[in-house]
Amino acid sequence: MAKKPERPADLSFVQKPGAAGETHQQARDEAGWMTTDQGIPISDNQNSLTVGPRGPVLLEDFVLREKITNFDHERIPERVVHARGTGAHGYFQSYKSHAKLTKAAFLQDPSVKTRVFVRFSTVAGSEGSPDLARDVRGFAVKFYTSEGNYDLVGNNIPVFFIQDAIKFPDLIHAVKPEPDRAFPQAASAHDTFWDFASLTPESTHMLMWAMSDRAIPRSYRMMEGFGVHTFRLVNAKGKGTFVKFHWRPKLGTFSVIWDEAVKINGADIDFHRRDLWDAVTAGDYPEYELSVQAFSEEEAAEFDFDVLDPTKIIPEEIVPLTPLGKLVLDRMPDNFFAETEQVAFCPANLVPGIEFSNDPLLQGRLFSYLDTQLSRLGSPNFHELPINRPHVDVRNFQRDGHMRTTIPTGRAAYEPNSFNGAPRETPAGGFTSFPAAESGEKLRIRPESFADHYSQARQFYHSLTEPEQRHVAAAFAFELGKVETAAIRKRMLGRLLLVDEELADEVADRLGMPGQAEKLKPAAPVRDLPPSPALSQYLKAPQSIQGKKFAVLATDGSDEKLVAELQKRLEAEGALLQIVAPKVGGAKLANGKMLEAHHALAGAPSCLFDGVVAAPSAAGAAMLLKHAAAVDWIRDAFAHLKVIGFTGDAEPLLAAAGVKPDADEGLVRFGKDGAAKFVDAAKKHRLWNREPEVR
Ligand code: HDE
Repeated sequence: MAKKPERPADLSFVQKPGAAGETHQQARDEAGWMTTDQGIPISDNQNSLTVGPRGPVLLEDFVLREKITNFDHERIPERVVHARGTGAHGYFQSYKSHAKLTKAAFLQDPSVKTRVFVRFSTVAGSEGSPDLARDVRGFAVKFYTSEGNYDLVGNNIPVFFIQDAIKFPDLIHAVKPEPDRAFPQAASAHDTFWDFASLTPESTHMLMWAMSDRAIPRSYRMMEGFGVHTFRLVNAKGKGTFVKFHWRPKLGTFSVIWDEAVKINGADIDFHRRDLWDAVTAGDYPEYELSVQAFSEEEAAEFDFDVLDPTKIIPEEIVPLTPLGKLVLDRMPDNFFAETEQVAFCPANLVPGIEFSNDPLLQGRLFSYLDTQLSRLGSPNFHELPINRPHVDVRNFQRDGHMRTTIPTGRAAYEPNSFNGAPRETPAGGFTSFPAAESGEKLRIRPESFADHYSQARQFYHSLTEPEQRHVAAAFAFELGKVETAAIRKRMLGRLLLVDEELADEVADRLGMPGQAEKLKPAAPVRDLPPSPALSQYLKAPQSIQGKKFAVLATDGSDEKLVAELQKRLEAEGALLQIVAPKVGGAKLANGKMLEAHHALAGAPSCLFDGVVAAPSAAGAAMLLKHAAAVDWIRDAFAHLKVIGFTGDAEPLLAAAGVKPDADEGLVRFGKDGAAKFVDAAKKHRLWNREPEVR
């Protein structure tokens, strides 16, 4: 008889039989016995059942077969769009009663915390695609209210590419990898996307946002959210008010720079999901304010755009935000698949007091989400999964189907019945629809009021600060630069010409195609609307570094006091300092103490941080000069317009990176008050004046 191979680790407790007097169940629980899906204890999880030590594996090995079968079926279809995402649990709390606006229970009592689950996502990429693709971000919130689940399934951009749901499959097919070659992944920078975009004038406003910094957020914690469509709130008296929903992050709205995004995608493909995980698990809970722009039907009729058109915003200068309450994310899921992957959002999940509008894009979504869950989760009973289950009783006579987990009792499964009676409909408290008067002919037609595709695109561009405008032009040039078909580039330049002549010229110039824009005729005259400063991220940026992440590069011989002071100052501002050293084992400081490192330099390029400090010893700096990663650390931080702190000993590194120590106020020499000056400089976030020098 061959000897059994040694076990991989000391797991002998698994084998321990129940001590005398213990029940079998106790023994199983306490010893942490492993079992099959049928609950049968497993004696050996290392070896299949064979005939002799070198013989064939037996078909009767139910332990092996069950394990492999389960493994074979682990994957479910990923979401067609928004496949790549991450989620967190939290709560929503109303600031006060909003009874005048809505009867929705979760917006009445400020002492009530309504549990929520939030899923953030990119749109185009597959599940394993990089977090920092240029893309719209999903911002989907499921409120487990006392009246059932309410889903606010929004994006981080307040408008959309198309006006009618019937165009959605075309849009998504155009942006997804091209079907004959299966690339590019998670990128709009290719022919089919720009072919569709340039042929679809209604996408122009959204394209301006998608090419802006909004499409490369710094963090899910630093991103706005929007319900996009017009919705209707209804109060207890039956009065309806139109609203647009807005989420505002407490930390402010920030983005990375495109070159940084490209590098982050290489250095840490999980940048956003890791950032959320780090913050929530550290107890630094992300917070967002929910507001509405509320307006009456009469006011809507006065606007110079149609509130049912999802390619339009309502400038905040016309309808200001009314804050409703706050959302706090306080717990990461225990299991990504069970919660983040299986969560099923649907814009049709409404509670009494919140209703749809006739926005044709929204109307199409009402059908799509339920349908997609049936294919993704495979059963109409997906609402019974823990993450989707309402936190109130569900009572009805829907029955059976794949994977039913509830066990209904009673003889009758119909309503009304005289056996079990309940549940019955509730005319007084149940969901009723706002009695909007609708009439008209049956037809396929785009309303005339949806025809102006350029005025708001122009308004958006004119509302941005100069650096933001520069980024829009650079993004168009980058994306169109990847388009092989010259005719598509020309057509798109023609669309840009209708938005803003300078922008079109700038993009044409960057493409090396001056004067080649196709001449296009807008369907409606392009108007000059007053700029809306609320559309600029940077005009709204708080002078705070809360939630940001900084790094100090230390070597053997670095100064402990400098690191300690920097850490103290940054933490006092709610920011984080991480130590980067040549080796992950850390650095031996000048005073002989060991400084533990969070990262080895090779794995922590400066693009992963919001600002950096180079604090090597003289010998350390000399050694780092031979490492391209160290020189790039400085060079990239400079090119990404970040604040850079440095000691005198670090100057050779700066010189090697081509960075002048007095280049601008973003270069902070560490002497007296170095840490304090660094923090002050970091509060400006980026050195925008530096940009024309480096790009
Ligand atoms: Fe979605 N969208 N969408 N969408 N959407 C999906 O539903 C769809 C649109 C949004 O984290 C799918 O469960 C159509 C606008 C988010 O699970 C699918 C149309 C907005 C998420 C679907 C739109 C969104 C989705 C894919 C045009 C912002 C991710 C998987 C009429 C207001 C939710 C799924 C999550 C997901 C359809 C347009 C937001 C296929 C047909 C506009 C945040 O049902």
